Amino acid sequence: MITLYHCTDARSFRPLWALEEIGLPYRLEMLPFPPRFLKREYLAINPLGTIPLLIDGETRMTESAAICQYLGDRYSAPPLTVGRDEPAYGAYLNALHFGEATLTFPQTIVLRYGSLEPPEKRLPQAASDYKRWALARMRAFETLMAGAEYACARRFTLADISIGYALMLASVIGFGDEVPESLRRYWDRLAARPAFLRAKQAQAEQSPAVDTGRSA
Ligand SMILES: N[C@@H](CCC(=O)N[C@@H](CS)C(=O)NCC(=O)O)C(=O)O
Repeated sequence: MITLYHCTDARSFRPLWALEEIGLPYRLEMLPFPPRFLKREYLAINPLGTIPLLIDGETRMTESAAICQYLGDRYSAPPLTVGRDEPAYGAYLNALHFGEATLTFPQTIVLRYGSLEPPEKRLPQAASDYKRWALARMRAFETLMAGAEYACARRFTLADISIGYALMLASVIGFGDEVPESLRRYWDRLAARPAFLRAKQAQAEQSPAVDTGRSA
């Protein structure tokens, strides 16, 4: 049974959503945020202190986009993934990693220096510069999508989870209404997916850990 360590709406939401899209059984371990401070025993399981942590037998992974790729390659297939022999294979991998490395990273600066730090340690200039940077990157992605319904391959894939989470984070942080309009419509399509709604429900219900008992 796969175990996923998760905090509500954190990047571990990507693998949670992927597990639901694929239909794999999993055990969800909900943690308070940030676990590094609020659940110190977690450091014994994951010395980084970050979430996600996915454990699948001998496999332990802590990168949300890489976990989606792993789950897709090991437990799923096209159409949820893009096969190596498909023309969109490169675009798929690019979007999968772009969602974390390019779209999410600047938002974490906004979150940290705009609200998570105690008031005396906040850096409003950094928060506003990185918000502008994140929005500029979203506009660039909007141009790359060129009105397509999904990030690549003309269908929903796990890459949409990676990009979609970055759009969700913008709303969580409080600038969702500044996200480019076509990406907001794209986000609305993603957020209406039954697997997305199940992932939201699982994190709301499964505290502490409960086995979903679902099978593929
Ligand atoms: N690049 C990693 C980042 C993981 C990460 O930094 N997660 C954040 C939550 S979204 C975290 O655990 N922060 C708490 C901390 O650093 O103590 C990923 O995509 O999973």
